[in-house]
Amino acid sequence: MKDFRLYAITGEEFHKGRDLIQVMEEAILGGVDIIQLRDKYSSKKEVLRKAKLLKELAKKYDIPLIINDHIDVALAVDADGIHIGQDDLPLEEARKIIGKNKIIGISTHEIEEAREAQKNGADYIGVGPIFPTKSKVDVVDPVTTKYIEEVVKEITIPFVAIGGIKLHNVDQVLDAGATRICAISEIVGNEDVTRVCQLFIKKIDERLLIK
Ligand code: 3NM
Repeated sequence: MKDFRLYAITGEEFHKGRDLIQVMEEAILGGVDIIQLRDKYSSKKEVLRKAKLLKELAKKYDIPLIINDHIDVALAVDADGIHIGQDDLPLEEARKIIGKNKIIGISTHEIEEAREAQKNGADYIGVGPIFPTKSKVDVVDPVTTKYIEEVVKEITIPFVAIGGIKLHNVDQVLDAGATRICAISEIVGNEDVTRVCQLFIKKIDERLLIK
């Protein structure tokens, strides 16, 4: 898959009534280069409706759209991939359904899960939650930046840091070796979505130049 720096996941509970597509477009204009539809509350029909709109948006800006969990919706709208959790369909089975040309990302919370994901052909892994987060229910305790350091040492597929990442703590995440950042609330809950994304990108890029 094409590399990325800033990954925005939808979280309409943080939108303060603003339109989903508008918020995600503002994020893309700020530098987000991959988006994910994550909707744990709506009906399948409603998820499909949003996925179609987000696919159009992603196409307009030539960036990937990833669908969380709903593999059927991902196929229906020809999304670029899916993101699954540890308790979802196993990676090998998901791969059989979605095909080898699509992206599969998987959340991991410990190095053993990262090893498994790499072995089973994940295109990228999520590494988190780095800090406490209110955006995911049943989330495990924060894994801290220590887990990033372990992943940097051993895992060769791309990884993205996630969970409680804000502008004020992203330096710690980058210091630990992350080069890709993912956030929900700090991006889509912000008054100025474009600006917060620009500031994230600036911090990531400064770090990449130093390396
Ligand atoms: N996955 P926020 S943490 C969706 O650790 C998700 O796998 C996580 O939201 C993981 O940026 C998380 O608002 C929530 O903390 C991220």
